[in-house]
Amino acid sequence: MKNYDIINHVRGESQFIDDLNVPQGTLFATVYGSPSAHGKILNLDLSEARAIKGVKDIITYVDIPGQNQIGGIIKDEELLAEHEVHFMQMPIALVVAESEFIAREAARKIKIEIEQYEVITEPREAFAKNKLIAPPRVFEGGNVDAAWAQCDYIIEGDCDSGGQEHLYLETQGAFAIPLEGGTFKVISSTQGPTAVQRVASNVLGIPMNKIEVEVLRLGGGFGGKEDQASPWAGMAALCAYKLKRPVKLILPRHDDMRMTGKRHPYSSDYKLGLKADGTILALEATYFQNSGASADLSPAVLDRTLFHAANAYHIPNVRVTGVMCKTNLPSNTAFRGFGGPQGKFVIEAAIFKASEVMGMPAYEIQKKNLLKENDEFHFGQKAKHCRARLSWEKMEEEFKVYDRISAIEKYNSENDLMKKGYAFMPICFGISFTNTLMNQASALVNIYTDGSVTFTTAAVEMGQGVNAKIKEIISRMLGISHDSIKTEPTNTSRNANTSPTAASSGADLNGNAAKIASSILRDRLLRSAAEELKLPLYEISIKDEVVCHKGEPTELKWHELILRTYNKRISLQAQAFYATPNIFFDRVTNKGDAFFYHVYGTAYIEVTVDCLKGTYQFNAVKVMHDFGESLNEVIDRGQAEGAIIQGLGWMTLEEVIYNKDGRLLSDLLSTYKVPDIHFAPEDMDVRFLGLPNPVGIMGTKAIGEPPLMYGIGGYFAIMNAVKAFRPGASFKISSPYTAEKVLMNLYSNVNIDEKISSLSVTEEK
Ligand code: MTE
Ligand code: LUZ
Ligand code: MOS
Repeated sequence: MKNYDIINHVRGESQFIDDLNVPQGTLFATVYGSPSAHGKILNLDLSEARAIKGVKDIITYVDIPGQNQIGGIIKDEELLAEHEVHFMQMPIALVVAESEFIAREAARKIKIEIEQYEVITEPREAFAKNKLIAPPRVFEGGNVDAAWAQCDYIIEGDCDSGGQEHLYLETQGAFAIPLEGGTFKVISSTQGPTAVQRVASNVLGIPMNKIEVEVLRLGGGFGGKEDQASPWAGMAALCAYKLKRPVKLILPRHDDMRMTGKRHPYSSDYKLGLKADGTILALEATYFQNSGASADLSPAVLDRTLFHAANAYHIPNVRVTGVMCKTNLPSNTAFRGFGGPQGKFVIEAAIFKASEVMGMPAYEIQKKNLLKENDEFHFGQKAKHCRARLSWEKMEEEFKVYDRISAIEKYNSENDLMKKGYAFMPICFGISFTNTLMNQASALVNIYTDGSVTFTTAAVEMGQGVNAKIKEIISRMLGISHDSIKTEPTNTSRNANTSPTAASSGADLNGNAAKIASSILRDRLLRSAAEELKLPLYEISIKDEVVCHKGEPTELKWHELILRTYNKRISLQAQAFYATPNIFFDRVTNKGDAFFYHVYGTAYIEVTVDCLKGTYQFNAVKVMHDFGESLNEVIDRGQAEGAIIQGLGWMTLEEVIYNKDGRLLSDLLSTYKVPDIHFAPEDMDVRFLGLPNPVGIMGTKAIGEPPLMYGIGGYFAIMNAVKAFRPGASFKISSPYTAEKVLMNLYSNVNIDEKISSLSVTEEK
């Protein structure tokens, strides 16, 4: 089994928006962004730019026929700045020209005068100045205040986690085509076609039925196109509306990096209470989320932080508070894990500090507190089919981790300049959009008279293989080969009111809808076949494109059955809808069964730190992951490996840096380092726990996001290696743990000459 898209990808034959053949008359738009992070626009001079040959128009907010408002959860975001700018590179004007080159040249000639306001980039500063996106949110379970008295240890501290650039290979972009009667077709690189449709409809002030949004596939999204693909599509539509010509708008990488939001950086305070034996009794934490200039998805991201505050541990008393801090940065947004990683980082940091204070290995505290069947989460849901302990124990057993730890201790006792570290990282991630209403999807399956089949669902393909999985489901349901089935682009005219493909639930939701549509068709076909063969319905099935009687092939082939069914005037088309059952969440009490199920797993990570240079190499990542029963092991393993490396990158190399003026300094790939094949762990061994998901479609479990959080273990593995070099030292926990930071931890406040002369130098490569 393979992800059928890969052949075209490797040949460079897959089409992305910038590859589409554009019709004659197409114009090209570029975005002019604010040179200041916060201020009042005093004057905007477009005259010189307008005068350039080939420039067709320059569009600002005054040209917007509908609303200049694109906020999804909170209406607090302008498409194009009107009077004030709130972050550097905030879109102000669109230059439309005969070529991309001319548009960009002209944008450079725009002159602007801005009265500077105070720029805030740090969440705690925003909090101190009461600049919040919305009131804080609190999730509470048990009785935290009463619990402290029973604790033998109370650990308090703070920690920070950094942002992360999505770095999808295909940058943001859209192509808008004006059609007859004031209607538009918008081809967008979006995870959320309906979100694009809604934004374009609001901006143009026309009903949604006049806008058709189509998505063939994305060159990656990673959450960055869940909501933040919409503005660019809205802008392309606006240009097409004004100029009555097709308009293509693709962000160059540099603009994409500067104009779009990233993973939310967090600065958090925690207080963890434990018994002397390592049992955790209470967790209190406050998360200061750097939301950026507007809400975007921040409230939802924050909720997931609060849901996952206790990671895979049972903590009977929890009070966690999330604060959405408004800063003068591009609005931060969804990124694989969606606030979950930020929440888990804090509990892992607290456990790490507890292990230092208590002199107990972190893994003993982790293991002791793992969730058990029917344990209650702090939001009231009970853990069902809980595999936290099972995955931990299988990981211990299959990888013989304690032998590996002994080998590390031996290595460290024999080496001065190279030190090894290890860490364990269990995960527990809830599957469902935390906003219950979003858990719905639809599918349309067509069978043509020659027997060939197409399907289209709300799912957006972004490299995660969702369409290969849905194809597998349809193939099993109809008893036909993959080669007879073709995926159609996601399109709002075929599937209306779609949720974005996100929350790892694309295959679950859309696969279920496709399964229902296929079963409707199968029922019709089996009835038709029984009639044709004059045999009892319950003895008929379809296998390998042949109608079978009692499991044995008959003369009636698939394509013949289809033709005869058509001739009898029976519909060969089925549409279906799916909504996840049995989930609910009360947003006042913050209690409920928010998730359909949870994904579990445990990783063990080893790293070697070069204690002269501060550089490191991950040696091993050993994982026991709860995939459920996989529909496609190649895809699922790829998702796990990719997510783990992306998680390790977030924790180590990837450093999003804004200066005090709100300017992104890490705005190119020469200044923003992402993992590559040299960075990848030497030994990455991801194993399948192998138990089916009792509630998942065909026994599967969602895979897209959860494994990213194994990467958090990478941070603590490095810190353990640093501590092997400086026994007894204790450091601030602040990711990413870049080589520079490692070097500071190795040597800060140390007399380096003394330290180096005390080392015995062994021969190292
Ligand atoms: N894999 C690839 N190759 N490209 C992506 O953009 N996005 C991730 C994950 N895996 C992504 C990916 C994110 S953020 C999510 S939510 C899921 O895929 C979405 O797809 P699914 O719901 O079908 O798993
Ligand atoms: N998007 C969203 C998500 O809108 N709600 C979620 O709960 C979610 N979870 C993960 C990723 N994206
Ligand atoms: Mo993923 S962050 O849900 O797009």
